Amino acid sequence: MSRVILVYNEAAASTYADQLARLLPSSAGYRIFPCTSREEAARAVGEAEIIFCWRFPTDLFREARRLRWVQAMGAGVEDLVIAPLPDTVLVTRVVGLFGVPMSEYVFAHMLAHAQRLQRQYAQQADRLWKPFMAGRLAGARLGIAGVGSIGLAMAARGKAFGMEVWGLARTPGDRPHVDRLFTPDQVRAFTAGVDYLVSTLPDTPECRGLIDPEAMKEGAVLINVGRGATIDEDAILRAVRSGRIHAVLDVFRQEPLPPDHPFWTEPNITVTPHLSGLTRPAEAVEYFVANLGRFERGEPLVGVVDRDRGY
Ligand code: OXD
Repeated sequence: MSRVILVYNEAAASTYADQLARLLPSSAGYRIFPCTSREEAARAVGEAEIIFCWRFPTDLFREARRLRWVQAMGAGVEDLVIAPLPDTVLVTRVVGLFGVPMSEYVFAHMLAHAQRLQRQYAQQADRLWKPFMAGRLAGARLGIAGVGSIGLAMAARGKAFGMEVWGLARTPGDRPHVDRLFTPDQVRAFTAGVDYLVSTLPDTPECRGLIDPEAMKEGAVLINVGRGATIDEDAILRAVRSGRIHAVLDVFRQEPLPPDHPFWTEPNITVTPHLSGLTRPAEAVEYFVANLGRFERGEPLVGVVDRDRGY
C-alpha cells in the first residue's frame, strides 16, 4: 500500500506538491496530498505518515493515527512545539536556508539607515544638490540576539563590513565572527552596548521580553526578524517616540499587522510584512527530499526540533 505525504500550505500547497512529485522517484511509493484548508487536511490527516507543512491546524494532529514525522517548511516552529503530538512523532524544521536572505534584508536596512537613503531619494525628488555626510557601518557595533545559523550568517557579513560583532546566546562558548558573546543574564549590557540590535530570537518563553528596547542606546537601530512576540510592542513604541531608537520590524505579535496599528505611521519605524526569510518552495522541497532519504534509511534527520527547548 502506498504511503501518504500530506502537504499543507494555505497559499501554495500545489506548488510544493508539484515540485515534490517531480523530485520523488515513482518507485518511492508515496501518495502526495496537497491541502490548502483545514477541511482538506481533515480528510487526509488520518492516512498521513508524513506531514510537510506551514501553519498546519494543529488540533488535527489528534486524528493523525499513522503519523511518524512532521517537517516544517520554515524555521520557526512555535506552533508545532505545543501541538498535541506524541513524543514518537519526529518534528523537523528548516535549518540553513535563511541565513543569506535574512542577512541581506538586515544589511539592506542597516545600510539604508547609515547612508540615509530616504534623504538621498527625497533630495533627488526635489532636484536638490546638497551633499551631506552619511554614516558608516564600519566601526559600528552589531548585536545579534540569537546566533544560530541565521545569526551567524549575519555575523560573517558584519565582520566583512568592518563592524564589531556581539552575540547573545543561551549557552556560552566561541562563535565564528562573534567578537564577544553574552548570555541571557548579561542581556542588559548587550542591549545597551550595541548600535544595531538584530533579533533572530524564536518565540519561546525564555525569549519573550528578553530584549528591552528602552534599554538601547541613544540613536541605535532595532531590527526584529525573529518573532513579534519576543519584544514588547508598547516598549518599542515608547522607545521610538522618545526619539531614542529607530526600529525596522518584519515580525509582529499579530500578523497581518492590523491596518490601525500605530506602527504603520510612526516616522521612525519601518514596517515590512514578514518577508525577510520567505521560504522558496524549490529549496524547501529539496531540503525535505534529502531528509526523506535519511528517514527512509533510518538515519538521523537534519533540523530535528527539541520540543522542550522550543526550536
Ligand atoms: C520562518 C519564517 O520561521 O518565515 O521560516 O518566519
